[in-house]
Amino acid sequence: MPKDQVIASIDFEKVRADFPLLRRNIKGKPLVFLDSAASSQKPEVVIRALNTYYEQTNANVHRGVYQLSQEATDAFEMGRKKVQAFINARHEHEVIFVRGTTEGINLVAASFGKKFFREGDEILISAMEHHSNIVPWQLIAEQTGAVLKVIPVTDSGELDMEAFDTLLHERTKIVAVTHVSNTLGTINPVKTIIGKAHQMGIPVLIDGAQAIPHMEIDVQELDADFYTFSGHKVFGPTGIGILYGKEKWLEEMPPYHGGGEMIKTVTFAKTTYAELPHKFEAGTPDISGAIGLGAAIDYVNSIGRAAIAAYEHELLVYGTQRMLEIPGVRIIGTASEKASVISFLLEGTHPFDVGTLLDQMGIAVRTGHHCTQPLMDLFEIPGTVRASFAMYNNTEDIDRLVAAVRKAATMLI
Ligand code: C6P
Repeated sequence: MPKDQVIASIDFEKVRADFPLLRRNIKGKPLVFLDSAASSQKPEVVIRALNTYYEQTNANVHRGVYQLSQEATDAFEMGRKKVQAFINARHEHEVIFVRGTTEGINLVAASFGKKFFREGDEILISAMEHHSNIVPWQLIAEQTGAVLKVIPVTDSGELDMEAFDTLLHERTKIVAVTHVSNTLGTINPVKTIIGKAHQMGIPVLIDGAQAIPHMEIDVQELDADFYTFSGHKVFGPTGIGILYGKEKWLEEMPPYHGGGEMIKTVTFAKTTYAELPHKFEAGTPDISGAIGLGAAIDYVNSIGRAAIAAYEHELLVYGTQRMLEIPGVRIIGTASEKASVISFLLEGTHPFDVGTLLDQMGIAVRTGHHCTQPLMDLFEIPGTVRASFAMYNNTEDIDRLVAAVRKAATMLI
């Protein structure tokens, strides 16, 4: 698509100006930040919310009778309410604060697995999962005798849904798949997956780390049993994330961590646990993180997720076409439904060398296996160069990337 046809469905100049870090120069050149899939930059409103909390409200939550503690508790719990509305959870107490996607999946694997997995039971994941959605299941499989099964991925980077149908059977105790692949950009048909699993009474966990910044998520509409994501990928702070779980599962599952906050009564003989969500929130939580995430959600809502998705799709289409014009570029991940991620290889070069040269030109991309080593093995490649776009990127950023890759090619080949 010609550059001037890219639809400005968002007020790009305003959005870009909202992110102070994007004003930086790197190696003497204006920064082009194309690594939002690793962690997004933060708008000023989020940074301000963190500062304001520490300057004016800082106190522990759920403990003090004094005003500051009550204000901190209110602000923290407001973060939960905002998340609840953002993902359309039925109940506020279905929203558990965790450190990020990794902790969300570990919590479910350890707690759900401990309660429900038996020798020979099966855990169904896919070949495009991030290590965070592989290793926690391996850990609980070792402890319980459950077995990991893997949905294959096609050459274009899509889930093999016929294989999924045959892999799903009465021994399957949970399906855990990513909504959007961090390496390929593929948007998986999670609603279909959930529907099919539910027909057999099997719950489904969705790794939403890469979906939440790019599209509207309605956990009730999806009918997801668990949905987890990280605050830092959706313009919020690091150290905070969300595990959404259906009340019926969370009620049945044992606590994950023990300590303060998660108890009702403690004696040396016996401890009883707090109600949801606190049963799963042991210890002092990331108070400023929850407040910052709430500010990030307000910010995303002010722009509109449909507008963000439409804008980023235009960037993806433009970027894909421009990248393919470069001789020797091969895109890994060509699914028909994709989020704004372009993973590529430049023939005759190593991804690391390309990434290092791009950095010299002020362009930040990620290189390597992107924590998806089994997927790299499947494609028989050492890794990729990954450019991932957010709403604060534009076609000029893509033009700078394309020019830099062309230059890298002349230097490396
Ligand atoms: N992917 C990337 O550059 P944490 O680290 O807990 O915030 O998120 C883990 C995670 C889980 N699932 C998916 C699909 C992810 O993409 C990530 C994080 C980053 O692709 C860092 S490896």
